Amino acid sequence: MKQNRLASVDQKDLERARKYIKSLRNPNCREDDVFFQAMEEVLLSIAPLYLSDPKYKENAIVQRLVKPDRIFKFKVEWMDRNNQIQVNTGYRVQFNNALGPYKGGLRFHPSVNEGVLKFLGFEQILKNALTGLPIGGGKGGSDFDPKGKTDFEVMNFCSAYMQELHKYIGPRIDVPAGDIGVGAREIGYLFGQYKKITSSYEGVLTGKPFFFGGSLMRPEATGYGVVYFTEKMLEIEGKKPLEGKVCTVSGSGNVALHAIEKLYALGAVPVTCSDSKGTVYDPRGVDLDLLKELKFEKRVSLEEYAGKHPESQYIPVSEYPKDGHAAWHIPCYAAFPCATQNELSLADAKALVKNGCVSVTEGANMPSTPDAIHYFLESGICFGPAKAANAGGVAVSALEMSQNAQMMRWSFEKVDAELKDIMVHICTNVAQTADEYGVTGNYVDGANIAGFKRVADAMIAEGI
Ligand code: NDP
Ligand code: 2IT
Repeated sequence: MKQNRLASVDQKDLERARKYIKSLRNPNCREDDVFFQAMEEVLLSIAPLYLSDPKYKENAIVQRLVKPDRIFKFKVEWMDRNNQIQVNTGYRVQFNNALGPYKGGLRFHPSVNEGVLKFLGFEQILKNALTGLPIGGGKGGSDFDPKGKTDFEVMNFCSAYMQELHKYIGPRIDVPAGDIGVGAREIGYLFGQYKKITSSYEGVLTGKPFFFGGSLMRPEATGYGVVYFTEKMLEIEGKKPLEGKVCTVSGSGNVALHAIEKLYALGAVPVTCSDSKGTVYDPRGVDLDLLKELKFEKRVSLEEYAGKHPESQYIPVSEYPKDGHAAWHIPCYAAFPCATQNELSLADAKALVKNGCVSVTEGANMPSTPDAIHYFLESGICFGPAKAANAGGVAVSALEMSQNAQMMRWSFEKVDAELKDIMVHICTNVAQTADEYGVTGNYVDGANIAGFKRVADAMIAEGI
């Protein structure tokens, strides 16, 4: 039986940490719910370290870490296909640059607000620290919804967004990339506009298409990295590898698709994928080519999948289990939530464990609710938290920055080998840190403590 993640913390200290976290919160600002969710997990993980080493308190590290360096919020005016002016809100949160230039994706989705971007930016600080590379943490985006828009409209929006964003970014200052709703198409338009405004051809964005400065493997990096991480975690924990095993995946975007691709490459059988409207369950294994066609070329709903594969089942969101996601109720050896935050509830966690799942790895950012995570840790299954498991994407972004700075391009094999090394190193470091702090097997505490130490030590060394 693995140790309870909270067992090593003095309960009085924990109570004090909880009170402190509560004091930071404005209860009237619901937008910040996800930010506090992310912050609370980290602060509870690091409490024993923080309380045992006075240098952190003396340097007010927690107070400084939970406040972004700055937040830019701006109006984005653009013209739609009917020559109507549309108005959205754009953001960039520059959270912490103790370890390097602010680095993190841009999300275009109607649910984007300041709180969502603070949660993502905060997670990004520790994630980027875990990669061991010189990158700080940031995040940005807009409530713009690219769904149903023409390429022309997306281009207009990206150009208008960059009209403001270019003032705050630069290859040594802040380097955005993709996230939900932002892929190679959007990065291309954003890059083109930055170049036009500044007359500078430089590595200011990552995730660029390969033929004008992107890195090979960046599109695959997050999904592949999630699977590399899982293989290492299973090995460390003495569990069987993924070969021949049934896996469940949620999402059908960049991360999900490449996780599925790598699972097949290792001989596993990924049987589910999903989008915001429903889940596909294909017991013979998800048809990857069809998935790419539907989600990347046609950009349509997964509903069309079942029409081509009558043996598969399409479960619309309206038929999902109460408080849950359909994918997590299908028996599997390993599960990979790769869609969005809080998509895996306590009820889902219970269903996974009951059905014999031995491993859950987070491809999305914070996809499991806190009570689901607690349940996984109590159950003693392998649990790979997002900030460690999905760090492969940003790691290869840093390799793209490096290639741009050198005016070089590396081969697919070289980047893949680097990615694998980085993921194995992250996993080993997280497992060893958990061991060192008396919470063996708890990768949540391991990741939070290892990431925190690197950032905090840099903040102390750099002074105020
Ligand atoms: P994409 O935009 O490529 O795909 C997102 C997928 O998630 C789509 O299938 C989308 O469905 C689904 N989705 C999005 N929002 C919701 C929602 N509110 N409810 C249900 N389903 C939803 O994004 P990515 O694959 O890049 O990102 C997925 C996750 O991985 C995010 O949490 C992101 O932050 C994280 N991540 C991404 C990295 C990257 O390199 N891209 C790196 C590390 C983490 P639909 O098609 O219907 O919109
Ligand atoms: O959440 C993430 O790590 C990303 N969306 C990737 C960020 C990046 O800079 O590549």
